[in-house]
Amino acid sequence: MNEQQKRKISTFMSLVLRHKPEEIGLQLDENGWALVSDFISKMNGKGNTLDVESLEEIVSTNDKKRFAFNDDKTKIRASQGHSVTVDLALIEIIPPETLFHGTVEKFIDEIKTKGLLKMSRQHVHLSKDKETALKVGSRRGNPVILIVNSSEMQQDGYKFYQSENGVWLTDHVPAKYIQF
Ligand code: HQG
Repeated sequence: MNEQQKRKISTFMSLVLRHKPEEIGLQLDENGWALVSDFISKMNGKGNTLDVESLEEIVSTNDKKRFAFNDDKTKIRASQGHSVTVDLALIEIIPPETLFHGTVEKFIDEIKTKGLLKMSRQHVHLSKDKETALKVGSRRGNPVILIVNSSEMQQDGYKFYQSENGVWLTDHVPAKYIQF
């Protein structure tokens, strides 16, 4: 499988495992898992040619480690980014002093009033480094980087989590904690 094929399948896997499992007739359990055997056969029903080996390669080489297997590799799920309701059983952890969020200018006025909202996803996504935030913002145009005073939020009782692939997650960042 070449890089282009892997990227195409992984983009489709993000759609299925985060947003639209019904696209291939799949059901996720309450923790977001799908049975690997079921997932492969349903993906292939939509014209893919996946097998256990190629799926393992996609999971292990994915640039952001977007997907994970369970311990015995019988199940697969997306590590974050869901819009469907799943319980990832995330454990609350203490964030660094500041975290970053990449967005674009057209959202700034709204963010100044409402803060950062999770929009269609289950969490607001933040990163520990500016570079990642820059990439996230660049998906939508000229990126604007916001600095979030995460320690202060945590001291005020807001909860932070980290996904298996290192993305920082929280429910809402009120504007007063954001450096614009
Ligand atoms: C913006 C990618 C108006 C927010 C990335 C963002 C990430 C507001 C957009 C992951 C707002 C939501 C998530 C408000 C937030 N008013 N706009 N009050 N609050 N926004 O895609 O963080 O490559 O749901 O700034 O790496 O961009 O797919 O979130 O622009 O980790 O694995 O509303 O997606 O990961 O957009 O990206 P998204 P995001 P993957």
